[in-house]
Amino acid sequence: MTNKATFGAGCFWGVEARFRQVPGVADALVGYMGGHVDEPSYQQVCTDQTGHVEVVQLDYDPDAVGYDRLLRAFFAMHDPTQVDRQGPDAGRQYRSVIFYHDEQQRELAEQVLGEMNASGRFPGPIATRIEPAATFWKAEDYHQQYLARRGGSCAL
Ligand code: MHO
Repeated sequence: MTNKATFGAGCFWGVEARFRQVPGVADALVGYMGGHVDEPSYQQVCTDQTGHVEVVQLDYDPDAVGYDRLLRAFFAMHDPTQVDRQGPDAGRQYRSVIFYHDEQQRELAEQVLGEMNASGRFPGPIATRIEPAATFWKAEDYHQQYLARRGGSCAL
């Protein structure tokens, strides 16, 4: 039995590659969530007009990795203080967001976000939004495991 978790933390190539390194993560797909157009293409999402975020949707084994561990990995792999951008990538499609799948995930997300704000390890307030999961639109095949197949790294 696996659970789902969905995160937006900038360019989904790097986010996917990083989450695949977390023990207990069984699978990771890149896609789009949170917009208002069905079956959006990468080109459409890139325009910043569809409202979608580039996300990674994980299947994880909750006995092997707790959701709180995934949240900590999420906060460690990007700069959650940036608003509507991540590193060199600007636009709402790169915003920092936790899409929760149930009430337990929502509560943990709020708890860990609060801890991160209180920790003083970030230079400003955390901009990460916590939103209910919506339809996951899987991205085009060439975006799946992009870095593993091509080598190189995302400019994060
Ligand atoms: N700046 C990156 C963004 C790609 S990511 C899938 C690039 O175009 O190389 O949004």
